[in-house]
Amino acid sequence: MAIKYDAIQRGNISEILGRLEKKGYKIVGLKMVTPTRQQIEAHYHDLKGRPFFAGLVDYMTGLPLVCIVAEGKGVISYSRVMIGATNPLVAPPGTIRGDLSVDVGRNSVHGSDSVETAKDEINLWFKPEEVANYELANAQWVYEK
Ligand code: DAT
Ligand code: MG
Repeated sequence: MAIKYDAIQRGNISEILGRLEKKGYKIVGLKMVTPTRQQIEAHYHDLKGRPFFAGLVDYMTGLPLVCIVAEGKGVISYSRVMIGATNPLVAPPGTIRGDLSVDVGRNSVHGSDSVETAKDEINLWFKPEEVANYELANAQWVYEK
């Protein structure tokens, strides 16, 4: 997941990280980066050709982004549920976008949409040594086994 600049400006870094933590997901990678145009184009390569692509790349280039790697059962599919629809006005209350955003171009977060894209995005934004390997002390109270 990544916290976009609009959510950073609105003071929602802790809110968004807190939702992942409270759910029971483990944060194993976390950093603020200021992406180049090339990095944003690579990140959104599947959207090249869409009418909003240029505006999206312009918006995100050169503005800080909080990049997150989270681990846990179902994290990729369920984090998308936690995020809500791309258009925040369609995302239900209780979701990140439903609660924190109004406009599609200021929708607070990015979320990987499959195992494959998550792997690609982690490789794009993190070096291997920037992803931590540790156990949460409360894991037995999150998972039955
Ligand atoms: P998501 O971020 O929900 O995975 P996406 O991958 O289709 O959605 O698009 C990436 C981002 O591009 C999205 O978070 C905001 C922007 N975007 C998508 N559709 C848009 C549209 N119709 N108009 C403006 N921006 C859009
Ligand atoms: Mg997407």
